[in-house]
Amino acid sequence: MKILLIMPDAHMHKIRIGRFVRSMREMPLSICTLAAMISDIPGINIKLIDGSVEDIPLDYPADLVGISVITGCALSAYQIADHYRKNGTPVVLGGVHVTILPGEAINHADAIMIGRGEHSWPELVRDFMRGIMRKVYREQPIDGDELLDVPLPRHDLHRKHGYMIPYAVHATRGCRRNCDFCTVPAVWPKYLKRPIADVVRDIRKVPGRYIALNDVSLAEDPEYAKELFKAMIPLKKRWGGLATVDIIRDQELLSLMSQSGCSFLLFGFESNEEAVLKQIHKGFNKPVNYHEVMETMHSLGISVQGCFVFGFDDDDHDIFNKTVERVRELKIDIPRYSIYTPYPGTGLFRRLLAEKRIISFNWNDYDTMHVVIQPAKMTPDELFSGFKQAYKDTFKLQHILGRMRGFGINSAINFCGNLAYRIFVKRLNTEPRFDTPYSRDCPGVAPPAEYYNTNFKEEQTCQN
Ligand code: B12
Ligand code: SF4
Repeated sequence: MKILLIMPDAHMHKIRIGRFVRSMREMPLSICTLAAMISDIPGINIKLIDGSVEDIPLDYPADLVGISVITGCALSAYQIADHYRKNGTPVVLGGVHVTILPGEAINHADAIMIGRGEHSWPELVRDFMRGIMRKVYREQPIDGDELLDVPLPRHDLHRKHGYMIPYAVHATRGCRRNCDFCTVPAVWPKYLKRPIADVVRDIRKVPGRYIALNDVSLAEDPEYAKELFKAMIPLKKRWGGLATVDIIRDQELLSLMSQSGCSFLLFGFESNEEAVLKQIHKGFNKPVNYHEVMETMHSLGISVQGCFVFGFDDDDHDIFNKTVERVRELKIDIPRYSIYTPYPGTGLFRRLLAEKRIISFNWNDYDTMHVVIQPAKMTPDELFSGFKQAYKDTFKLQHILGRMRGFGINSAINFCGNLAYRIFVKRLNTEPRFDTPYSRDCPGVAPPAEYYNTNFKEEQTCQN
């Protein structure tokens, strides 16, 4: 039986020169993990497709198609699903967007998976093989905070080229914080940790030295993180991941993190204004400490991707230049900007919906590179052009050189990363996709109440 697992094109920061495509990210762990969960079912042949680096086939002779859906890719996921279903191939949809709006996704699928796929996805595949696949599968509840039984991802099945870092592994799921714009606490309110031995097994199997740790907040539980880093030291890998800036308060954690091979961290600084950070429930970020954060990381040889968001209610026209200047002053190795985006399911979405300030419900615009809200102190066009100008200014050669520290190997890697972003900035200014802040012709409508509905008739099966 042939199963095709698809991650639709996220239109992320990528470089395209003719047929050459390179994603500035790691390969998608979601579909490798889903493949691993069903690998021991006899008679299964799995193909993985990542739309960000390869064309998605529309005529693959699959018996079952599975698509992983994040909001910004939902419409293309639905298009692919509709196409396969029209030609008689059953389709299963899963992922964060499906978990938040199952009643929307179900209109485009033979079956949906709400939540984590461990246990329930293999059950679905077995049911499918027996001709009794249900319409809805749900994640199995977990009593404690231990995430067991995540198999070794099937890295062997994905493309090795086209990625900045080809291999990704994860140790935890979820986050204990509750930033108003973030999908993670809405989808996974619990912080789950995998047994360290399982994570070490996964890392050990990765060929080569470099890996990405895809946890959204790797050091959320510092004691767990310390144990993990200790166990990683003998593996002699170099890794990059995501953390919150308050980790700099824990010297032991930092030391172990560095010894375990950490060479790159992504921090969501989000704003330089304390009042804004409080408003978005990210008051644990203290802008007065940002210098210390950068100096500490640099002293440990860790490069920082620092993310800032534009479009908060307090942001006015000055925010763009102020942020660009602050980024230079902080010497952020690889800066990244996003536009404040209310993902469905989040507190921000509920607030702006009530305030009637969401101007596009077209999920294609939900990539944090389009404006989908009416900002408080600007027009959507002003926010969009300010965002693009900030990117342009930040990746001018002079700005990049001004942020560089010395001429070591890390600086050289960061310099290349910045050059790649320069190409991305060019795309931002020339690609028709980025012509307008949002899809004016087709802004979509707010999801009706039934799209959030999780009250499906469980016993309903679909015919295959
Ligand atoms: C790696 C990553 C990426 C990668 C790859 C995407 C991917 N899904 O792998 C890339 C670089 C492409 C990416 C891009 C973006 N990302 Co991202 N990303 C992540 C991250 C950090 C890890 C994903 C991961 O590997 N998880 C580990 C795997 C094993 O778990 P999983 O994907 O959740 O899959 C499990 C279940 O969801 C389910 N499942 C998932 N898919 C399917 C499919 C089927 C058929 C079934 C049965 C089950 C199933 O089973 C799996 C096993 O339990 C997540 C955060 C997170 N923790 O999920 C954010 C996250 C998915 N990203 C997010 C965002 C916002 C973005 C960007 C907008 C970032 C940006 N500023 O540019 C872009 C999206 C651009 C666009 N056009 O939409 C949000 C999504 C919000 C939303 N509602 O869609 C998340 C949740 C982070 C957050 N803080 O909110 N991202
Ligand atoms: S700390 Fe990061 S992952 Fe956690 S809720 Fe905030 S933005 Fe989301």
